[in-house]
Amino acid sequence: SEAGAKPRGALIVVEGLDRSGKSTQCVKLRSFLESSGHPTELWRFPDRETSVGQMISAYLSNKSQLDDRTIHLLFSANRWEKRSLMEEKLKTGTTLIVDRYSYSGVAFSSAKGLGIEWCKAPEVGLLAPDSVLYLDISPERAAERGGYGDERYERVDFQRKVSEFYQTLRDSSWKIIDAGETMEEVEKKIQQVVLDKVKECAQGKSLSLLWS
Ligand code: FDM
Ligand code: MG
Repeated sequence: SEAGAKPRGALIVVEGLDRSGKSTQCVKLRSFLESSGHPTELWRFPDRETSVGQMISAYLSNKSQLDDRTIHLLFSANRWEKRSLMEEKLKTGTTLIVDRYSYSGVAFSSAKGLGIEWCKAPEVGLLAPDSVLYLDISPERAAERGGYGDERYERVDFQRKVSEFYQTLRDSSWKIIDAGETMEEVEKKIQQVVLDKVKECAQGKSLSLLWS
């Protein structure tokens, strides 16, 4: 990095089906990075705290009905409203672990039948992750883990479709992690990948944009 400037933080996204272990691993990763001396924040999308996030939350819990394209654009708007803060955090040296991002946006909406390119369009220009950790598990295995809640999308048949669309979104920033292994094994694998990435970013890897 430039003389005097702080090394930038890394943008680490964690994706996967419901019950793949994302949230647990995100919390563990955050404390690992903090204890290794890297300032880190844990974010998640949807961010249900904002007013857009509250509309999303009402939709997910079946308290409201929205057209498929409308809810898609709200999920996207929920990322756009955090974009400038995200950039500021990264540039001032904070690593962000983000539980779900644009890949969830595209995979879930495409699984409902919307076109992939249409779904990607509103994501163009958001910050591209330095690393995407995909916690890979079959929908059947995931469902065995204490089952789903009763939010929208938490059904095996729908999750199977989502996992197919996730596969079409893979690119060189992705690392596929076998989420069927023990919690400790998954944790160790994630730590290796992320530490390398945090170093690369501190050494000047530049930020880029989705989807290019
Ligand atoms: N989801 C999440 C989407 O459909 N689009 C998005 O852009 C995002 C970020 O919302 F079923 C779906 C995925 C999941 C639901 O997510 C709520 P959490 O992680 O369970 O809160
Ligand atoms: Mg959920």
